[in-house]
Amino acid sequence: MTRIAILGFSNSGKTTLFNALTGLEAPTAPHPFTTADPNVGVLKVVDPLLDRIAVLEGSRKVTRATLDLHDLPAVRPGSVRRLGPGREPEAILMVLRGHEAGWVPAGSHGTDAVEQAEELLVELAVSDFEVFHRRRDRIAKEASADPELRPAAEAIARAADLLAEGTPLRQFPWSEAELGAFRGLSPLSLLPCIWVINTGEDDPDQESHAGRLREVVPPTDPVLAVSALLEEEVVRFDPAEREEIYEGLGLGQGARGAVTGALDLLTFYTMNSRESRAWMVSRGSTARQAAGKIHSDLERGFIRAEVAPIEEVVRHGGWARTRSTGGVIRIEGKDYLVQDGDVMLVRFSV
Ligand SMILES: Nc1nc2c(ncn2[C@@H]2O[C@H](COP(=O)(O)OP(=O)(O)OP(=O)(O)O)[C@@H](O)[C@H]2O)c(=O)[nH]1
Ligand SMILES: [Mg+2]
Repeated sequence: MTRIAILGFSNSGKTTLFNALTGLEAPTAPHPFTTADPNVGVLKVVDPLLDRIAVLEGSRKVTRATLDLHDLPAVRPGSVRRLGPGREPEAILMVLRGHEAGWVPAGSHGTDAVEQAEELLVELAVSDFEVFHRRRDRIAKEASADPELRPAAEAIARAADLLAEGTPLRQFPWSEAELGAFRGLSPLSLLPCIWVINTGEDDPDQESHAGRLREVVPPTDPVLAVSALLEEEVVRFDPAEREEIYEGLGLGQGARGAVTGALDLLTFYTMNSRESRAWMVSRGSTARQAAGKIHSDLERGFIRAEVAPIEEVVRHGGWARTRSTGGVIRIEGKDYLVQDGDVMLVRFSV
């Protein structure tokens, strides 16, 4: 389960977007700080290939990939770090108010998405800086006694310098070892961040909002423009009707599709007669890391994985037939980089 924090200033439409993505009905209101305690919900990813494979395998249960969404109280100066230790988010959905609806007070942050983004970038950098700055002094002392800590101390010092300039850590190409040095510090500015401009229902010029925003956020951050209010209404319809409505309104796959697409995640599958299941991992995950999503025993005792693309498995009529065809299923080791759409059968021993 991928944990995603929804952040943004008050009245930007965080809870409205949360409802649109999860289908839940958490309270929203046109006054600031409506959300005092986090709303937690799940987005199930629609996946026709998973349904096909479940039928072919005769699985009794189908389990979709899910995103675990945390709609958090509005960001206030000095308070972006909202989820406790061990529950840090793996990605951030940043909601920016772009709509002008007069009955919703804009508070101190206005309706200019670019200004809000600039402030939020600073908030995150400052919050990380405080953590790195404290750590920098301590690890520098430790490193003078223990030379092995020197590279980590240098990485933390460099990160603190970047943060002091307001540069998000994800804008720098860190090595695996350097990222390892940051692990216990849980920097927010290192996380993938998707910027969502909550535009008005009848705002014709969504692309120009998004274009201006792209100039101020890190170049690899996805920028989406959606109307949270409209999406919240559409999610109340059943899935088949929803698709028609999206098509009618020219909304593509809607906010759910846009958000899951913008997260740099890939899907892999496991299946047998008991359960067909989709899992999501970040791009660049190894077979062993993916196995760890399923169960820590599989990661610890990983031997090898049998791997084939799901389209091929569907085309051959299921795993058993794919195997008897020969040449489709590959044997991969622990360092294999999982590809989007891989079916994996993990061999392990503990
Ligand atoms: N017209 C319009 N109103 C919206 C839109 N999105 C949200 N609203 C309204 O704005 C108000 C605030 O929305 P919320 O989703 O509660 O905002 P929030 O960011 O969760 O606010 P806090 O929890 O107070 O931080 C509600 O009355 C929503 O109905 C939108 O796209 N268009
Ligand atoms: Mg709210």
